[in-house]
Amino acid sequence: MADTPKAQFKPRVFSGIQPSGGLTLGNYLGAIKRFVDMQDSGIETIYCVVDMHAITTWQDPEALRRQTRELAAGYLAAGLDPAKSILFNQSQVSAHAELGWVFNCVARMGWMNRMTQWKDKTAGKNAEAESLGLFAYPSLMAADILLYHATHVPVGEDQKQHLELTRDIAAKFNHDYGVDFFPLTEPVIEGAATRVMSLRDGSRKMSKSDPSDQSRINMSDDADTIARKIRRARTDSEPLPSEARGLEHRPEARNLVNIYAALADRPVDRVLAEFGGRPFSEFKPQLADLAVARLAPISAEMARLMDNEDEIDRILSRGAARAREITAPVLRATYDIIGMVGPKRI
Ligand code: AQP
Repeated sequence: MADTPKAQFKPRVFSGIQPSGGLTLGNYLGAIKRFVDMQDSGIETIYCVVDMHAITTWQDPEALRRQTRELAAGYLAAGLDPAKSILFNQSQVSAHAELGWVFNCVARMGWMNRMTQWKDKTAGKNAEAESLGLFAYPSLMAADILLYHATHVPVGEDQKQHLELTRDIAAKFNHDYGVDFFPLTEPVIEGAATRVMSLRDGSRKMSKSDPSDQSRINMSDDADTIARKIRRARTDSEPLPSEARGLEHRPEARNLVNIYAALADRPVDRVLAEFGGRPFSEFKPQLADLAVARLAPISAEMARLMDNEDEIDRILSRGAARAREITAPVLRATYDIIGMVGPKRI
């Protein structure tokens, strides 16, 4: 983990995931697994189900409710402990939307226009018909993070540019108002699986909104489905190399090796030392066994929790109350800095 940017800001981790569909292996390896690892680092950890981000694209209300609880269940089933970390859904803490608005007024249109995720999500579509929320998404994300004065944000590689924008917004706010109020947050992008790719196309990231279900492993997939998807995953015809260098220009092979390394908690070189020279017909069944062994207990626990919606809702509400305690003074101080008249005793 990189050094905390300013001594005055106590180290604090914040991250979130959108309930915009079922959880994928990419979300698990690139985010949740690492969130869970960080909760024992001695640093305060705050994790969010960012439901307000999810509605930047159309969500059926019933589906959104289910996906929100399912994502919370995914965090919990993967080992997130609500006694150690704060877990809540974003819409229960209105300060996110309020600071998001302030940052809409700090961020520049040109900055948003340069976001590659915006470009990817509108590629081949009529961008004019997308929601304003989808365009402004990164400034709400900056609010999510800076509301907690978070110093470190574990994310996958795809979020790096949004983290840079978060720093730009913090720096512009601090500069415009002559304060040193918001930290310059560090992204934490570490491990073998910071970019898990589609099983059908090694140049595209595995994504919960990909129209092809074969492109991803869902956390809710059963053992047979996981094994079948891995067996059918696209590869080239060469055997696996013995060193990581040999994976260059072989995106599909690299992806499967990275997934194996992340699931096994082993460096890529050690995986290749074991499998180098062997064909995919031998490697894929081993990967499928490992994936099933790691994911089956998580999906079983998710299913148990989903039968206990009240338990999930209580955890989210308790987390939201703790989050509001942190965010209320930060929002008030922000309003004071920018010249909003505050409440007086009447
Ligand atoms: N394929 C991936 N590899 C590694 N990390 C990933 N993440 C997502 N996909 C991968 C990480 O998961 C966290 C939450 O992401 P998100 O759900 O908020 O949004 P996203 O990045 O847009 O994820 P999806 O699955 O692609 O969602 P949709 O399809 O709705 O856009 C982030 O830390 C992200 O890096």
